[in-house]
Amino acid sequence: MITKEYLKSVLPHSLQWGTAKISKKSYLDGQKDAPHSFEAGSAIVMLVPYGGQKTGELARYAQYFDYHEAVGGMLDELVERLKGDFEHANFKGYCDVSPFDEVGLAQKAGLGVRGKNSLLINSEFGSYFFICEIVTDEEVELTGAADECACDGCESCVHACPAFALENGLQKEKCLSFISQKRGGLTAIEEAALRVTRTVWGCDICQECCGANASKDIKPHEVLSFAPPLPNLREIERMSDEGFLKECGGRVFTYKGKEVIKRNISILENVKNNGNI
Ligand code: B12
Ligand code: SF4
Ligand code: SF4
Repeated sequence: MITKEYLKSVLPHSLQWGTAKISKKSYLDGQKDAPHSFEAGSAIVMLVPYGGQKTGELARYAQYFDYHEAVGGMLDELVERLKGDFEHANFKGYCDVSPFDEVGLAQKAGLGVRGKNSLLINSEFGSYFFICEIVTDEEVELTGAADECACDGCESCVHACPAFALENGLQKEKCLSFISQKRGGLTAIEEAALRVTRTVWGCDICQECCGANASKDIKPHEVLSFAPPLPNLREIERMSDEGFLKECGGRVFTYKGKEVIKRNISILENVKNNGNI
């Protein structure tokens, strides 16, 4: 049995964490054939805060070197420690690229509620954090009741969304975060949406307006480090595909290839050149 006392002693103090039983509903649709090769019955769910101020046309989370690697490294270390202490049990760490509905799992672990912006809202951290989890077939002592009062239902996020993507739950095809990651050409409306909101990658608008993030000075977790500013259009055009991987390696947008981020930068830079905004 993995007790709360044990977890308190091994998990970094700078995180918030909770534990949950995994059920069929914990999986995202179509993800039941999970990559872990054991029957995972419990999850240790953690919130890794990134906080910070928005300094340009990237969403806050994209201002750091890729969190999948940074948080993944932390999870690998924790999994090794757990394997050493519970030799007969299996463990697997996930962050984002996960078969689980992480917001739902974190809610079940008592770490907050799903706000009307569809994100997990936590009383202490607000919503600027990554969710990650370690799943196991060992029994885990369950943590306390849910943090129930983090979203007050004010609907500021629904009204603030420039893409009207939150009117019936989240309609992901309308969401600027989704559009900024799409490969290929964009429609004129999609381009205009990126241009007007000055979005190059990701969107924080439905979090910026949320009272749960107001007057919070959350420090980014120590596993995260700031990446250099984005290159401008001329610089990115000069880069070969290999040069792009070298200069922009380890960023959240790199896996989509050079063309997607170049397209988005060019949408915004054309505006600057035309003097339209
Ligand atoms: C795919 C994905 C996206 C896609 C699609 C999101 C989606 N929800 O479908 C896109 C690219 C749009 C996206 C954007 C963002 N994402 Co994202 N995303 C994911 C990912 C990988 C899977 C989420 C998923 O498919 N959920 C599917 C279902 C379960 O969620 P849902 O559609 O929201 O449906 C729920 C409710 O909305 C509701 N609902 C659904 N339909 C309807 C209809 C009505 C009428 C009503 C009332 C309710 C309702 O019911 C469902 C719950 O049972 C998760 C990681 C993971 N493995 O969970 C990260 C994750 C959710 N994303 C995250 C982040 C940070 C973001 C962004 C903030 C990034 C950014 N700055 O641009 C934005 C925020 C957009 C937003 N407002 O949600 C974090 C969330 C952290 C947090 N505080 O909650 C996660 C957990 C990644 C991580 N490990 O940290 N994301
Ligand atoms: S991330 Fe932006 S576009 Fe997507 S729902 Fe939130 S405010 Fe709307
Ligand atoms: S803006 Fe209001 S409704 Fe939206 S998530 Fe925050 S508290 Fe909830």
